Amino acid sequence: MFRSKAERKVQEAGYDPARLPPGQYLTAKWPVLHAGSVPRYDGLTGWTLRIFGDVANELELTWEQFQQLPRASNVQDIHCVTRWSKFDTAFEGVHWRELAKLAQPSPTARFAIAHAEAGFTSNVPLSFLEDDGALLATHGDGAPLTPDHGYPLRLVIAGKYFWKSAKWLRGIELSSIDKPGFWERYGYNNDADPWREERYGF
Ligand SMILES: Nc1nc2c(c(=O)[nH]1)N[C@H]1C(S)=C(S)[C@@H](COP(=O)(O)O)O[C@H]1N2
Ligand SMILES: [Mo]
Repeated sequence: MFRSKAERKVQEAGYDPARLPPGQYLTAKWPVLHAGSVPRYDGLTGWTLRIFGDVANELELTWEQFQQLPRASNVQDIHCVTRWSKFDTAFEGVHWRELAKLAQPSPTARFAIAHAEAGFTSNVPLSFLEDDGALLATHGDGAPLTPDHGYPLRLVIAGKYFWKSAKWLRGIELSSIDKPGFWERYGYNNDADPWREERYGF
């Protein structure tokens, strides 16, 4: 038996209905969702990515330097708190471990705070950034990210609602204390586990 009509639709689309977290429905297209406006980039000469906070070596990489790092890819199901889920989304980019080799996180670092354009932030336990499902992604579904989806660089965090995956990423801060991000301060749940339906509140 299916818990819901949404699960039956997942089955009809040829997927295991167990992949759909509670209260979600499957979408085939990739919706666009964010607060504020899409940043415009007139070239990437002024673009940098900062790694700072609880690290031995703070970094500020140019786009060209970032391009020199070893690449990685993964495929995952993404789940937005507004209830759409998109399965098998392919991402390509650079894994955090490559940046950690250079920045050398302090033993006290326990949380990662993503800093994006226009002051947007999102926070996760550092273990989620270290996970193989995480990525600093330049590509989504086989093509360079479109401006709407976070060009030139976005974070991808697996196992959390998709709001943790900051678009237009410009920095990662490591910290010994947690720092609730933009949506978390707005009332979204800090932990954001889609399997536990940690949508809003605590
Ligand atoms: N910089 C930034 N990143 C953001 C957001 C935002 O408002 N600003 N919204 C988040 C939310 S709520 C979701 S669901 C995803 C949506 O990503 P998509 O538009 O690529 O589907 O981006 C996340 N990353
Ligand atoms: Mo979202």
